[in-house]
Amino acid sequence: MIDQVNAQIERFSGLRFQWPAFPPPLEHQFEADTAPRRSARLALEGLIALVLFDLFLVADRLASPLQFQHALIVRLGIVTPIAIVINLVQWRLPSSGFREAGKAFTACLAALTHLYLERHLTAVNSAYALVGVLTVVIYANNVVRLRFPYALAATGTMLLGDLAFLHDGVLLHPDQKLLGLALTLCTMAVTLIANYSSNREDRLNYLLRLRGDLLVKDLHSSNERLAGMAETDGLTGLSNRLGFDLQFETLWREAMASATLFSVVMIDVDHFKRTNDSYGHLYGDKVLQRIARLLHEALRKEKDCAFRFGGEEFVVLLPETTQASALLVAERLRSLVNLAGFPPIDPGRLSLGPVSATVSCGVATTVPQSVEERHELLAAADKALYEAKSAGRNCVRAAAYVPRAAEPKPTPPTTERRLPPRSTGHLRDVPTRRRSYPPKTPA
Ligand code: GH3
Ligand code: MG
Ligand code: MG
Repeated sequence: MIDQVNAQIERFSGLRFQWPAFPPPLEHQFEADTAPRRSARLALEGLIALVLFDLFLVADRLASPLQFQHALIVRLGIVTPIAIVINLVQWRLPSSGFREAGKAFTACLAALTHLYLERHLTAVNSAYALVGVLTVVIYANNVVRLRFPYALAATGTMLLGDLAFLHDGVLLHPDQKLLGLALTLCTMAVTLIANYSSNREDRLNYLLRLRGDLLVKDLHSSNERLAGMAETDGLTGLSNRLGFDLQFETLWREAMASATLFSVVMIDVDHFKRTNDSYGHLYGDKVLQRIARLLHEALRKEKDCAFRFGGEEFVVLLPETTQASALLVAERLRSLVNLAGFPPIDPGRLSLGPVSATVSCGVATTVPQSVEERHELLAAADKALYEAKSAGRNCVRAAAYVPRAAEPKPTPPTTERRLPPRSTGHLRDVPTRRRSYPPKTPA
């Protein structure tokens, strides 16, 4: 679209004559964007013109009283009702063809009526009749600013009317007729040039505005794409740590507001360093990608979401989920990875023996009570993950996490499931990411 708009801007910015029309889709949009305003304007201007047209009855009455009755019938009885009907249709957003043709027709009708009423009166009447037509020409071409083709057609029709009037008029001398004709032709040409210029300007202004709108829209979508990229992990396609921080807080606040349970599953790939060492980092990357896809596909509820927390660690957020359900989800993830978490290996490395990929999971659940408490839930899930590693890996453990506000009594300091120290509110302070899990069993 922007290319087409630029091409049209180029076309209408030059000095050469350009037929004022766009290629079909753009013309359609131009019409859709400008029609309501134009219809309203034409209807209003039509009303004013009609009042002026009928005010000529005063002149008819004073200048030619014998003709007054006739003029009254023609102006008020015939032309005015037709003009009112056309004007009413203008309000109802007709097609552009009807709108412009209707306006052109009304202008021609007014001009020809004027010629008709002034014919055969006096030489002065005949001369002023031509001036009356020129007033209508100026109105149609430069006040209403009919679309150029309609302006051409209307001007041509009025010129024919003038020619017939001059041909028929016996009250004017030939040299007076010539003068009238020259004045008519000259005024018509000038108003048509002005009409063409204003049509062209209107279109150019529209194109420039449209280009501005399109560029702003494009900028917004680029910003959105960039924001999305900043929150996406390039290797796995999951949301990254930044995405996690933002989403965690949002979902947590929602859970706080609705006082519903919130579960977290921390997931760490087992012995991943060994996988890297044996099969190479590129293979390790493939394992991470496959596990990420399994996590993504295994989550069922709309709000459940998986993130790459860092390195070979993932985290899954499960709003409105009890601990029992979260344990089921974690177990499902663990067994899926156990079954399918390893992509095929390079045939050259088959001698290294069968490859496997497993994960350990720590689950924690609570009903959120304060915004900061979410770090504690994460710490509790991490502690459960540590227990899963201690228990031999490839298993799931749950934290016996109870929010402080709801704690019935302090937990004995010696128990395994003691809460981690209260964080100061930043994930860096969470004593979660044990940097070395319990000793690894030999491969
Ligand atoms: P554990 O079962 O105790 O978690 O053992 P581990 O070997 O998985 O844990 P460790 O912390 O010793 O090693 C993690 C390894 O993960 C080391 C690091 O090179 C690797 N790793 C982290 N991020 C990436 C990555 O993006 N791609 C690859 N291929 N390896 C990664
Ligand atoms: Mg780790
Ligand atoms: Mg690991």
